[in-house]
Amino acid sequence: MDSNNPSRRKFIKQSSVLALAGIGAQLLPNSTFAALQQNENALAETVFELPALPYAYDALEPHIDKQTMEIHHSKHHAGYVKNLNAAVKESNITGTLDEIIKTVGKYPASVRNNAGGHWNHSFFWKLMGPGMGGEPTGQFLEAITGTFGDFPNFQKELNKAATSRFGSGWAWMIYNKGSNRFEIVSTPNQDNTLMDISDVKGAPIMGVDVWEHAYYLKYQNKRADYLNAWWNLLNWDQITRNLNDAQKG
Ligand code: MN3
Repeated sequence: MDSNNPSRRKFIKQSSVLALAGIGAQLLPNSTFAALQQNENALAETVFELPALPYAYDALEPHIDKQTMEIHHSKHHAGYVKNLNAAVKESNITGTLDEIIKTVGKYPASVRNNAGGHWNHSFFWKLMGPGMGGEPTGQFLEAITGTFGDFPNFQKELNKAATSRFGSGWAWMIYNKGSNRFEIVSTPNQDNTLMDISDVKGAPIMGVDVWEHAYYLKYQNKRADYLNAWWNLLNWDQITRNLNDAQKG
């Protein structure tokens, strides 16, 4: 997850405060040191960044068009990041994205919506890539055949969750460690199954954005057509890594 980035950035900044403390004690006049430390403390607040897409905007053509990808990443996802930064600043929230997601119930709705938007999209981009799709093999195939029978039935179940989600939201395949089960579920808006407030809980292994902004330019109201195209883009190596992380986590 890209949630490592913000925590790493924060760690570096906090380390530089410690480094400054050492320098300050030895070399700098107290007033200069205090000013520098105050400045560094201000920078140590939690700041999230839009991750680069791991491919070009037109790389997923013809299944997802360039304009949709560009608006989705540079406007929608960027907007969640910008609004999340404003929301955590306003409420004085620190922590990694994963930490915020897991305890989101104690924060204002703006944090829930924008932290979810940032987490979900960062996860979603990595599930796809050009020249991918086809049928999964190996460990992931074993996982789904054990639970859903075979790959076509797994596709049918995930498509059903995605098409029957009313309004905006996401459909997911998750791993619930407590019950040691794989499940197909959906969540409304920008919620996900890691959130403390979610009715359904588990670690996402794969998921699909069914907000209209994900498909409307090319597919208009035909969500099912978008889903059929989306299966041609799936990066099974990444999804298998997610499966391993979920079972370890
Ligand atoms: Mn979206």
